[in-house]
Amino acid sequence: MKQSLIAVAAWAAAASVQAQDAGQINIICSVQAEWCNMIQTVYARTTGVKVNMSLKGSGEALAQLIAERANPKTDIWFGGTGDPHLQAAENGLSLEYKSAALPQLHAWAQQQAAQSSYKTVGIYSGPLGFGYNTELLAKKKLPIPRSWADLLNPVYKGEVQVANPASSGTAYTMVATLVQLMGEDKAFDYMKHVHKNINQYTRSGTAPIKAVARGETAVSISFIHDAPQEKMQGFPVETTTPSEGTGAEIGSMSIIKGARNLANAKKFYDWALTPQAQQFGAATKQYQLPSNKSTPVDPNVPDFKKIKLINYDYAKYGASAERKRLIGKWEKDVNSLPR
Ligand code: S7P
Repeated sequence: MKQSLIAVAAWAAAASVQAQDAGQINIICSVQAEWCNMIQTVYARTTGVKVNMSLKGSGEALAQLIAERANPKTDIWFGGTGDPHLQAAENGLSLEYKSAALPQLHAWAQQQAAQSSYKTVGIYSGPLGFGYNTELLAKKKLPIPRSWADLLNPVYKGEVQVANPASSGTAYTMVATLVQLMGEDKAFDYMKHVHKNINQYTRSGTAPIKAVARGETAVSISFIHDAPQEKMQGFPVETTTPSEGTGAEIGSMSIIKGARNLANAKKFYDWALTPQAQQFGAATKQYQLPSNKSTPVDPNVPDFKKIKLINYDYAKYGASAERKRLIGKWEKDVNSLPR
């Protein structure tokens, strides 16, 4: 870890250019702050381009892009769950671009590009699972949740936290995963029952694992690659993935239609697909699986071979109408219920 940071820092120093007028780029960054900040610093330093960055979760980023459609202020949307990127593509918010780096990417990342007519591309992938606080579970004598069915156990009343699918791409991934795993009726029935055990639907998808780490909730439904960073800070966090099967996100990147700095957006996009750039994920303790086949895979990245993954239908569940319909149904049938 320390070594990879040193290597990254050395590379950035070697590639550093004198400040020059290379223009600017406006990025919405939907990964965690440390990774966004690293990209901002290194990219500016190595290219001379001024990087203006705003940090937003996937759901919020999509809402902003819709709001600024008539007068886009964003050039690139970097990271965030793939479904809202596909929705942006379908709604004409993003621009077709075929990077020369596409053949270097894993099939799932290329497929994300192809099914959006090259208006987005996969930059990482990560599986959905459960986070839990080992000390809190022991103190409250609660079992480790190992399946979706386990979360229905009344012993978890008020102990489970997940984000709100209306604002969070992570939580939408959960809804879409359950629908694919159980069928729609059973999935909604399941979510209505789990609702009794939920203490809070957070705005952002990364909040619940942080709450687990700090002992504010015993269990979360989260991307499991967000847990090692908390553990490294000394928090008692572990993860499991549900035995029935689970979904994975394809974290994506899109160039925004009407980008004011289009040439710089394309250059940044090409750079973000290189192994050098993708290493900044692990270097800042973000452990998604990188999309470039040559990017070194950190040992903290979840081993996909050990996880029972569903064959997630990204095209269907990233479609605008389906996403809106499922979120609306969740608001009406689940979120409106008393707990
Ligand atoms: O960087 C961690 C991560 O979990 O956050 C991204 C995303 O912004 C989450 O969005 P929501 O807040 O809308 O759920 C994920 O793509 C990424 O893996």
